[in-house]
Amino acid sequence: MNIMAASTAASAATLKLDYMSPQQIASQSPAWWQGVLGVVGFERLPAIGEVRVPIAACMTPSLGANGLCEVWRVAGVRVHLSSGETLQSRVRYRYCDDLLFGSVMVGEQDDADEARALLQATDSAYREIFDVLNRTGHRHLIRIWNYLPEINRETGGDERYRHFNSARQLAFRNSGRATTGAVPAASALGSPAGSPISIHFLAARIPPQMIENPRQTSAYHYPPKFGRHSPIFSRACVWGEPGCAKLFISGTASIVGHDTIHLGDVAAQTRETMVNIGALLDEANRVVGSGSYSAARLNLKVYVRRPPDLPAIKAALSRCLSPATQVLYLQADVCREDLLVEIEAVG
Ligand code: 3EB
Repeated sequence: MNIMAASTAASAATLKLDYMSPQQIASQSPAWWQGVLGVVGFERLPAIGEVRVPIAACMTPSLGANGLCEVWRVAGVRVHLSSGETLQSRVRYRYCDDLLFGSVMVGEQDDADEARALLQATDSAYREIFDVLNRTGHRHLIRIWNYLPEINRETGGDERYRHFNSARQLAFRNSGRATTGAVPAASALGSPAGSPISIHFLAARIPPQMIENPRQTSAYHYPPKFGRHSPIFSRACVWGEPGCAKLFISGTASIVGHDTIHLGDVAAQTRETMVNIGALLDEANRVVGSGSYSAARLNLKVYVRRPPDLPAIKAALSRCLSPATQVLYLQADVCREDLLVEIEAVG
């Protein structure tokens, strides 16, 4: 047997995403747990007892109440995971050689100046995340999920999402990171009042390949009418070994160019969103040079602003998805008041 080939194979972690009930998770073997990077619950932290992996919460209520958790793990020979946490940081994280999963929850200080408290909380969350990545050497953010309480509410003369965007952009810049191009795929959703700011993320030693949507202006180039500081995210990215690279599609909505289209029409917004996701699949296949990504093989998360719209969204989706596609519906405010639905995906 060729020793070089064996050791190359052993170093390649394959990233896996599963949806499991807390009961299924609780009954797994220690060997399975060894490969778990982190577990994400919806609406609340996952109820999986005492575990030695970071846990995160989307904080957005699930529609359909299936209680599933998202489990990120790595499969591969001799993948060794370590968990880390330090006193200076609220970030909980776990990593192997190639990959790191982390989670941080930050409350906003009780401050007469709410905008200042929000800026501070966002800045410190991102600063602590970047500190961890610099320390472990997983410098490249792949995907980041941001849940911000009351995302559309105005305070201090601006929407809370826009204050968040200012702090996020400054945090990237202050840490010497790119603010265009090589920026992670992301989602930013609203959570109920009183929730902490909840952020979880995947990062890697080797950078992902970023993908933009030819139908949309890159978010980091949005004009100032969408806020003084543009949101920092890529439309999608692929990460991993050729042949099994994972595709991460950011929160995607009914936006063409930089404008929201189909105002007030949730079915048309859903269809337009799927056209955008189709354009990202085409781009991913072009960049990777294969036809391996398709809508039928995506895991979708659908964020619904108004729960009564759920049947219309499901009907619109059923016409562009195969019944086998895994879809999770969540209630969340989307980061533009006029967007009624947003969809993210992993493939
Ligand atoms: C958009 O396309 C919709 O601020 O991190 C989607 C994904 C959106 C991520 C973010 C925002 C973010 O502009 C909003």
